[in-house]
Amino acid sequence: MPLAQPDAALSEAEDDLALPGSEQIRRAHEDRLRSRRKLVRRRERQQKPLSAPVPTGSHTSARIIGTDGPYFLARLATGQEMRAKSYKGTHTSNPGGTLVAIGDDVQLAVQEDGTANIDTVLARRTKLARAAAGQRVAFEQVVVANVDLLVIVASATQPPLRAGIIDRYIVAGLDGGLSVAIAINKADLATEAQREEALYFRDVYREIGYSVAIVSAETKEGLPELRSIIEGKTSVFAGHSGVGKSSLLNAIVGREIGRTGVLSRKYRRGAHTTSSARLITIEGMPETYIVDTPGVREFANHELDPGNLKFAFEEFVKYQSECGITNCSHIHEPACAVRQAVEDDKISIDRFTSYQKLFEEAKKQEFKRITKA
Ligand SMILES: Nc1nc2c(ncn2[C@@H]2O[C@H](COP(=O)(O)OP(=O)(O)O)[C@@H](O)[C@H]2O)c(=O)[nH]1
Ligand SMILES: [Mg+2]
Ligand SMILES: [Zn+2]
Repeated sequence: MPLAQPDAALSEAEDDLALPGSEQIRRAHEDRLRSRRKLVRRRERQQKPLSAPVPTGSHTSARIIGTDGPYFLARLATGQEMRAKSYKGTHTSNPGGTLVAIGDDVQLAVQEDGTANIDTVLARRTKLARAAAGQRVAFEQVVVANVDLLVIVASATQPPLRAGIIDRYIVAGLDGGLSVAIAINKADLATEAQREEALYFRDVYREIGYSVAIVSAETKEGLPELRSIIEGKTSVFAGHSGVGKSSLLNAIVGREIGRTGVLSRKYRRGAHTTSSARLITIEGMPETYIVDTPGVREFANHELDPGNLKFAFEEFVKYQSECGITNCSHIHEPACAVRQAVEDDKISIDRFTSYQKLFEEAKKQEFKRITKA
């Protein structure tokens, strides 16, 4: 954003000063001049220039709010924004994962060119993480750090509504210390049967304790409900590519932020690297921030633990004490109260199926870890 230009009126006033005039007129001019200068200074402050006048060599804390080409974008406590990058001396309190993620709290050292080096990445309070695709060594890819709420976006139509992907995200969210909510989008396109299915899943997840809104980015149906779910929190929108995360974000924020549209497979890779995820503020909703995440075709959970997985299925927990075996996995043991609850329709078969699949995956991951060690 360009710096505020001094008012044309201000320059005129300065010219006037050169003219001879009575003492009174001169004073009046000076007063006007002073108040105009004040106004300009205030405007300049509001413009928050990118090359912040923070002295070179100084150290300051900031939050990573997005990316800008090869740089991260950092917001200082003063509200100023600055381009920042990591370097080989960057220290992190979060080993084994992404070095710098959106939402990270960092310590910056301001450089001569007005950009900053990221000296330290502070410990993450929460995170949404996934296994990095195509990486042989288990590496935790942190999508976003230090947010409160994971809004899992699903679609009532295309891509089809599946508990599997929702539950995958729930496990990742709970594991990272996030609260979870669900938005089922594209209600406007839903057939009668699809709408019924959306209502069924809404009830399943509501009963477990999650907020669920059935919405349409197109017709704005359900948006007030979604707004009230995210109000006062920092949220990350995540879900299958094409479900309408960016569209919903634009509808909520009321302005165009990210590009929307289904990308062809060919372009998807490029889109990931060039996408500029950002912590977005919403007008009229103080202390509310949203992060969009680029569409991910496959979301793989990082380091699933077969022993702990069952705790992420919160509705299973109350049956656990009735299982025949103390540390029942609910997979194969006899006299399992959780499986009985599924049979009695007290636990959704869709949720139990998700659990079985994730458990199997967790076992495979565990086997890999053991054989590698
Ligand atoms: N009819 C309808 N189309 C939608 C809705 N939300 C998103 N879309 C369309 O679905 C496609 C994917 O949306 P996008 O926001 O890019 O999905 P993202 O990959 O999750 O960010 C685009 O063509 C959108 O216009 C909706 O609520 N109704
Ligand atoms: Mg998108
Ligand atoms: Zn059991």
